[in-house]
Amino acid sequence: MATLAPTFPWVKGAKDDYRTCPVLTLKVDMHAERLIIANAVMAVLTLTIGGIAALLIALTRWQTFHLLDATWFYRLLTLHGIDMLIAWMVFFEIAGLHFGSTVLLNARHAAPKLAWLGFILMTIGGLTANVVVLFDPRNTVAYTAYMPLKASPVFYLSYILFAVGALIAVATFFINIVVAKREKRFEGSMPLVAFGFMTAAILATYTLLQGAAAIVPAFLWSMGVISSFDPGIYRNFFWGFGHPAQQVNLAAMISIWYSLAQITVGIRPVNEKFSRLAFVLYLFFINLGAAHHLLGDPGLSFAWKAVNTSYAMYLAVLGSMMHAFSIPAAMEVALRAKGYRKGLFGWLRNAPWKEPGFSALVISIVIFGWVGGVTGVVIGTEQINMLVHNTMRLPGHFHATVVSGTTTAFMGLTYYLIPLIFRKELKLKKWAVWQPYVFGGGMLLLSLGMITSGLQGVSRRNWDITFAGVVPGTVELTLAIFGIGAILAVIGGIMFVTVVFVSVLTGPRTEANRLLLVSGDGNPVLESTKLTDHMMEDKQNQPRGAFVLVFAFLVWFAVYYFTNWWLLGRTWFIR
Ligand code: HEM
Ligand SMILES: [Cu+2]
Repeated sequence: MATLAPTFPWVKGAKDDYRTCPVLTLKVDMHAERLIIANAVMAVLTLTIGGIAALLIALTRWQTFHLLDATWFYRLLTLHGIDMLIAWMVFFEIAGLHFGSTVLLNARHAAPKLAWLGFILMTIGGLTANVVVLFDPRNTVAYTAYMPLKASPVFYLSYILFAVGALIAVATFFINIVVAKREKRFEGSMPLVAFGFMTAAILATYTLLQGAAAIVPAFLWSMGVISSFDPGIYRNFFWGFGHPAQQVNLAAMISIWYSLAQITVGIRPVNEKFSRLAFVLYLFFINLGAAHHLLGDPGLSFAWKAVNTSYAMYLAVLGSMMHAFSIPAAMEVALRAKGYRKGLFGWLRNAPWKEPGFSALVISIVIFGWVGGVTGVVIGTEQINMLVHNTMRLPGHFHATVVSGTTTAFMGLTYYLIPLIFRKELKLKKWAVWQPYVFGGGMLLLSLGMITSGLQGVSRRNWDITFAGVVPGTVELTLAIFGIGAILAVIGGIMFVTVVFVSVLTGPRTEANRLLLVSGDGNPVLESTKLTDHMMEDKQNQPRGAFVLVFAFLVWFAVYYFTNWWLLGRTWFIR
């Protein structure tokens, strides 16, 4: 940003409606600040409820304990899906959109009233969903609410309220961007992180519209207004919402990856055009991936499924791989430029591992890519999907993506929102240092335990493994890995929530005076060096280590992928 206007001259008669953040040296519109805080608090609150449900369902799936009865299991499974995948993610993303369209652009919030309306609808919708799932036994339909399972009308209504609220909030993102552009808050193209959030916002818009196409007819059907609705069409529209919704999470997560890398090691993207292109790939190709949720469905042809999953989807996967190379490479260049040049990985050894934003970033990238991405491509491939369809390998995959990946990244960013936006000092810093490791380590065990249990035939969403013919003794080990991982992850979750609430609720308001939370003290170099063009081009700073890591990743990818084809080949014996 070039020169900053000293005030928001366009906010008539409201001189106090902004402050200047001393650390970011950006203007923070107070409307935006309050909106970000409200959405972030709801996000953490729903994460807490979802986390309590997580512990209880995990201790039920761990057959040794088999804690809950069937009704409570399915009830809390439904609650967990709604609070985690929908409420926690979307509230946090809306906070991100408000941040991306105002603070990052040094601009004002142009439609605060509308944004509050969105927030209120989302809150009412989200809380109502919780209440009706807990207290009305008709609503144990899982968050997918597949027809012909019939929930009560209020259940669908709560979804609709939440979605309309989210849609309104997303609309204010676009309003802000247009107004900021008109008021010349940025020139040319917008900053990369805001661009990533815009990708998320565009995806969110058509995602939510497709969700309406599934939920509104289901709502009418549950009220008795229409007598039937084709379950195949419901599923098609539901995943037209459910799958791209994951890409909203993905785009938001990757924008946060860039932010965290900027905050903690001061990166400059090695090639911004390349990163922008990777976001654009999502816009065009990711929607096709929705078909991978329908691979077991009758009524759709083999060819349709194969085209929609096996081929075009890879262009979206390519987008992720472009980011997953570009970010570590930029981190390497930045750290080398700061003098950490020894060998291939000296930069990595000297990285700020105690800074929670950095460890959260690395954990997020590694588990997302190496576990989530690789297993996802296998599950999304028509033929080998048949090995794993609806087994525990599925939740194993998405707890690596949307939890170890996205949730960890969101948690990492939250630590910086506390001083910068909530304007509170971060308390329990030691906890914050350990938290990403405890949560990420637990989640890794949980995912691997789920994946390996799935390999042995344990099905997903099933209260009792013996029901599907699995002999309990054989899967004890993998289920124990899963269960121990779950307990660790829950401890990591409790640590996160505690740090956030203790910081936010206790202590006076203070202006932040530096960006790094922990490692700033011991490592002033990290904070002070600004990357020059010369540093970026210096031969000694080239990202050789990142190349090696990416190559190792591709090898692992190929091994896992072809092993699954080999396993498929062993399913039938030709005599
Ligand atoms: C401490 C953290 C967590 C633990 C221990 C945990 C554990 C579990 C367990 C045991 C299941 C049931 C698997 C099955 O029986 O099929 C499950 C399902 C699920 N989890 Fe988590 N989870 C955690 C965090 C999260 C988070 C943060 C998200 C989302 C951002 C999430 C999203 C989901 C979804 C979407 C399902 C599927 C629900 C369904 O099949 O209807 N989980 N989780
Ligand atoms: Cu999907």
